[in-house]
Amino acid sequence: MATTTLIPTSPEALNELFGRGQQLAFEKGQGDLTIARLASPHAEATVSIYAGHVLSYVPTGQPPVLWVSEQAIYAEGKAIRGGVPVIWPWFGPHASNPDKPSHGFARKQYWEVHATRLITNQIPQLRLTLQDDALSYSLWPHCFRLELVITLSDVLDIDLEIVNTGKGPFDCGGALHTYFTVSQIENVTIHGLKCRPYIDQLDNHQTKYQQTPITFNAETDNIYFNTKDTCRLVDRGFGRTVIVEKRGSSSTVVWNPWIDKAQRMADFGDEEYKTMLCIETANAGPDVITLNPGGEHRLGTTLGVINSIS
Ligand code: TA6
Repeated sequence: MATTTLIPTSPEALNELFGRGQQLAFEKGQGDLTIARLASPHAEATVSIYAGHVLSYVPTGQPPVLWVSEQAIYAEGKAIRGGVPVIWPWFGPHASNPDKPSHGFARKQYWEVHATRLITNQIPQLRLTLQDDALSYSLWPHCFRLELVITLSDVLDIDLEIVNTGKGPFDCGGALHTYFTVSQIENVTIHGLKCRPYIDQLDNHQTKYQQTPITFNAETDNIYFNTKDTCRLVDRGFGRTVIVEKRGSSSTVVWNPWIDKAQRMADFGDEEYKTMLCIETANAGPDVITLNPGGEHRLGTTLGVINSIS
């Protein structure tokens, strides 16, 4: 007899099975999508089960760390504009087939709640999983299992665990494509990538070298490669520094669409480029991960805030 395992998706069923009191509960969010709300003594965060997508991270007493567009679309088959989209199994346009979705398919699929736990009695952890199916196989003919592990303490840890469950090796890229709220784009400087090589996506993909800390006065789309560096987003307007640590990542992508590109994106307000930027924990450009059958890789980032701009 065929049996089907009913996968709980309603907040009520998920709270019954996976709720963890005030520290981790499920509810309906925008677009009627089911979200998990995580709370620690130091911060709150929300995560959409659809797309395995961290939507918000707000340390107590701080402006939000993550940014989401007012024009974001919360619907199946769409990528949510903001937060931390999971970019996998390739970064950017598909290498050979422009009909395949840019930035892969993981950010447009329903993930499943796999487990929740309290690391201590006040630090919640949520584990979401995504596995190959007919759709993914039609786009990328490999078997895999992804597990996204989100842990909220006084910092936000996000780890994407990638497993090759197939019979042959595969190469993959990817990113935790993190969108940050800033006070004003003119007020911020990114430290940590000085003297690193990068591909300038806006200048014929030429390789250049970052000579100074990064500031913004135009569209910026740089893939820094061969870098394990921690970045510091210094925001003189908010009087804070956001620390962006990473692991299992050899690339960091820095992006701001500026005026023209912002106006071309339907899910991005024309003026919103002034209060956001992306620092993405990635494996992109020449940085590729090769996994043999049974092989595993963890791509992770840790976000934290300090009330200093020194
Ligand atoms: O991470 C930078 C980038 O590759 C930009 O080129 C821009 O396309 C951005 O990602 C957003 O891509 P999306 O497919 O989400 O619109």
